Amino acid sequence: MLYSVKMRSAKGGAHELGGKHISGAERIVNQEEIERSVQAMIERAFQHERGCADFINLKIEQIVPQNIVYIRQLAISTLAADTMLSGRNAAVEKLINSGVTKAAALSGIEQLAGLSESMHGAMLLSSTTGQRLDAAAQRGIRVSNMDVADLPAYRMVLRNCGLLDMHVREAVVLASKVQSAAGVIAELCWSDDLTYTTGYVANKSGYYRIPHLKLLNSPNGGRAFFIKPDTNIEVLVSYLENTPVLIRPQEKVGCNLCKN
Ligand code: PML
Repeated sequence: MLYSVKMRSAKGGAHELGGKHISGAERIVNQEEIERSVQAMIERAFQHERGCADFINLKIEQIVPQNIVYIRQLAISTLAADTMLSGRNAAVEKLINSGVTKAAALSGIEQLAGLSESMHGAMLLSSTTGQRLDAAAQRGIRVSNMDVADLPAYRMVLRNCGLLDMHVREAVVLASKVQSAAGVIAELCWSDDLTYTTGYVANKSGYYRIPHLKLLNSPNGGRAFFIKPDTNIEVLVSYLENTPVLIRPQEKVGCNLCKN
């Protein structure tokens, strides 16, 4: 039997009472792995570069096996960019290649860069106008209930690409789930962790890492999902937030440095 294990931590009290978000993590694991997962999550909450949490919320729930959806991991590539400007230009180009209009791509960059506070979840943006389509305000849409089906195989894929960082490990899983959803065309993301400037664009054909999408020491980060304007938002949000998804690692995944 599999279990969903989730952690969210804050400083200055619970999130609901105004505490500052420090970190979050989730796994889908066997019963024997629960304790080890919880321990790793607690360590993460106490040792995060955003601060030491004074509030930690843990949730453990059994998952009904019949409800699990299995999907393929997105192939990983890295685009060339040595400044934030060239990184954001590369992101716009990749979003346009994915089917997002130039206006919507630029608007997505502007909306992420203009956040006064990082969002915990993602914005849903129209892929034609860039207009915000969800009503989740600062909370955003929280993609949840996902993990890899075979962790050792996934670690091997990442190791073969020279990618050992936890940011990549978790982001590829999240991006793979997002791209498996009906109505989603592309995703743009960069981290709110101060020293992590690499972000990505994901679309149905891959996960494209971009080395500089924000400046060093900027606390600003978030995610934007570009969706077809006629998408049923309620169905999409329910899939992203609630459906348990396990990602099958791709053995022959690409991890090349490419220019487009
Ligand atoms: C996050 O912190 O949630 C965003 C992580 C972006 C990872 C980009 C990468 O290195 O591939």
